[in-house]
Amino acid sequence: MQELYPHTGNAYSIGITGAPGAGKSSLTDRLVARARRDDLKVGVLAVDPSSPFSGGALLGDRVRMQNHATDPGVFIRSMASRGHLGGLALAAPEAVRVLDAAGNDLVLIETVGVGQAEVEITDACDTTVVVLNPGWGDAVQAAKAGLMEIADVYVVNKADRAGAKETVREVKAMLQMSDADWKPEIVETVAVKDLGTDELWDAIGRHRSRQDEDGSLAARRRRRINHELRQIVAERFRQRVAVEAGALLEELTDEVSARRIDPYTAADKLVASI
Ligand SMILES: Nc1nc2c(ncn2[C@@H]2O[C@H](COP(=O)(O)OP(=O)(O)OP(=O)(O)O)[C@@H](O)[C@H]2O)c(=O)[nH]1
Ligand SMILES: [Mg+2]
Repeated sequence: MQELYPHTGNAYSIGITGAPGAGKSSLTDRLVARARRDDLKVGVLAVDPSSPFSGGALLGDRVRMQNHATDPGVFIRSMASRGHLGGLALAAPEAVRVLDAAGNDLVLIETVGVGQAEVEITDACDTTVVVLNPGWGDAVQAAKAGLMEIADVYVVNKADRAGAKETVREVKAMLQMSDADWKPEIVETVAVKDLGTDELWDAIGRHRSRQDEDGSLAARRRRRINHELRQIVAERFRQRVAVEAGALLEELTDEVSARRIDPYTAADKLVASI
């Protein structure tokens, strides 16, 4: 990672999140095709933390994105949470960095929009796309999952089904309550029929241009690096405690359990000991 870092900074990253089955992979597939028309090199990272087998995620996403299987300008990788030291929150940005260093112009990251770690990963992108489906209440669910705060562009996918207009209205109503200065665009798509792909692509492009113009992209990336540094430091501490203070950790665990000492004092002792 240290040697890769100087080769990064050229890719633009787009996070695509939403409820399970919302059509994230199908949309990603369409966006990849759209990007290829502009001759952009694309890396795709499909994060599936719910799957105990990365193979499961890999298979499903490969099936949906197989149009690009033989295209040397497209690289698709699936990733599950198990087996990554420090968890996905650290591993996903590293994977994005590898795809960036490999010379991709665009990196698309698909995550299921449930759970803090996933929301965090999606938030760590240059543009975040939140995928909703028709039906009253989907926007409310997304809001509960914390997705409304991170959305830069909304997609109402499966617009071939009843209720798409209601969902658009619902999102608009929610956006009216927000005082953020970026009002996300709302795009209707039918991923299975490739409808609305260009509109989505253009909406992402407008968000990108705006961020370039007002300097918010640089600020956003800086915030991300700051956050990553904190996470690396926390992870380093965690590892050092395990390696250098394993016995003390056990000892203090007993002390806290017996209520002879409080957890905060115990933690201070551990930190001091390394
Ligand atoms: N009717 C309709 N079905 C769609 C549309 N887009 C996707 N689907 C279907 O919805 C199902 C889920 O699509 P995916 O693209 O796998 O959704 P996903 O969000 O990636 O799913 P997970 O990764 O499992 O969370 C598939 O059977 C798709 O064919 C659409 O616009 N209209
Ligand atoms: Mg998927």
